[in-house]
Amino acid sequence: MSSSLIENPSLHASPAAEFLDDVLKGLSSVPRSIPSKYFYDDIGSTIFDEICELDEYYPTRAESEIMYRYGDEIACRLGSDVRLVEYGSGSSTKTRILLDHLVDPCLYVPVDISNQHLARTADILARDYPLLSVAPVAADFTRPFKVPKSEFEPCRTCVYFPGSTIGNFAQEEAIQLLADIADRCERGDGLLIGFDLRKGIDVLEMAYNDRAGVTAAFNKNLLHRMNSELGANFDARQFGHHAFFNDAAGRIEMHLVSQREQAVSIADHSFRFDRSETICTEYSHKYSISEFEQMAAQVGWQCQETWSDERDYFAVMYLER
Ligand code: AVI
Repeated sequence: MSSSLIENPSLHASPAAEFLDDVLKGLSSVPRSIPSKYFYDDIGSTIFDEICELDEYYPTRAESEIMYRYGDEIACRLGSDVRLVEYGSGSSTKTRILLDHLVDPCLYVPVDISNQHLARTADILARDYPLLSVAPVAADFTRPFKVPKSEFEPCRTCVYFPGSTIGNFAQEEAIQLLADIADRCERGDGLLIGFDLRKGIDVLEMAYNDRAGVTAAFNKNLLHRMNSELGANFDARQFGHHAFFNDAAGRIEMHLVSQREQAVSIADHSFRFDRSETICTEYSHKYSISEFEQMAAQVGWQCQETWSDERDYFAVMYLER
């Protein structure tokens, strides 16, 4: 079945003004930071797809392993005739594994902030799954958005949130997001969510410091994006990529590090950077299964089952409201 993109009004209020606002706020704060959602313009989304193919970046393969190995069990938990709403669908790679196992899903709603990437992916999926209704929604899922209804209402909803994107939120934001998802669901609806597990520091740090420099390019794309969309004058050669595991906080942190003293202007604002001063661009939290279960339980989600890969690097949890 064909798919037509539903553009969420909140995305069009003025995305450029919102980006500028968030950047000015983030660069004026101490320590400096920029929300990681701004990685995902068209180029950033493409670089992220490359990251997922890297030897060092284990999460994508570990999650796919779980989906292949336990696809039948997972599909059984979700039941038939489900409306599947995917948060941050990207290229929907893992979704295909799930769709291959699901029995008669009534509607697939991929929700993503990257408009072009979403439209392309939805079209390809609609072509490859001719019996599936696909209703893509271009939206920032941290904001309210309308979920299209299935023509076979009422049907059960299951939110699918793969890829450990939940780890990119500060812990209190992650709990708030889980609460927002619960608010948009009915009693008995499901949440299938992937998150990265705690593990040895070497494995973690290598995953975010790949030898080919793809993650560094992903990080620096943010500078190029600010230059092209906000008229900033960052010299990307004068910023380095730094990613490390913050053990106390249980997260990988990615930073852009100023290689010298320099000034950068954005709109009418000027920012002075000392040598070695950083802009934090991403948190990637790593949880234990019990930690995550407790976090979700605080906001009304009951864990039904958890699957992990052979090395216990990654977990996929099914919860119900
Ligand atoms: C999308 N997200 C789960 C990735 C992560 O691992 O936190 C983003 C990423 N950043 C660097 N490499 C991958």
